[in-house]
Amino acid sequence: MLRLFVALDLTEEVRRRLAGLGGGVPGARWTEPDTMHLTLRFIGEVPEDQAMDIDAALAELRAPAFALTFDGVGVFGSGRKARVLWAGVERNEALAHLQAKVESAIVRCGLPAEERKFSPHITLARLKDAPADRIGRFLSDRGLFRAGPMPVDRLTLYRSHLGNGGAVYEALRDYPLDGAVGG
Ligand code: 2AM
Repeated sequence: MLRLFVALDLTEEVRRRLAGLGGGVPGARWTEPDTMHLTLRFIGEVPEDQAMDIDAALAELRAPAFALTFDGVGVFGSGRKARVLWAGVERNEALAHLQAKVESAIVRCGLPAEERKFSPHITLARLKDAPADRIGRFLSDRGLFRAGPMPVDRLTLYRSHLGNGGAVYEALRDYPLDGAVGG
């Protein structure tokens, strides 16, 4: 079985900007800049033959390259249940279009449809018992964060290896978008 997800990789510059947001929240485990990504579809555990179908479906997918602007920060969960600090992206029709195409490609490969609404984000930190006032200060201090526009010219299929030290992500394959160099 392979644990898979489809995501957008980030440029070095965007990683550096996102990494610069970190700090100041006790109980936060900050994401390593090298592992930051924007997930379009979490697939989960699939057998190898289904992984090959997914690979073929993604290779056939056609969608235009576009540019993405990062905008603001937020938190998933609230109070004592706050669990993730994230950076958001500006509303983007091309991103929504791409995500919908990825979703239908995955469903055509026999996976159940994603029921949760797509909320594009970059996970900056996972929280454990972080004090609410420090989370509040993080959100207000970083509220005006913006980065980009970043060119998005490919999708990436990742494999997640779960281990004691947390998940390790392995990029399995890139799929160029239309209009990308080499796409
Ligand atoms: P997250 O960063 O918000 O946790 C690999 O785990 C990627 O898939 C992460 O970007 C993670 O988002 C995302 N993801 C979405 N749904 C998931 C799920 N049910 N389990 C694990 N990861 C999930």
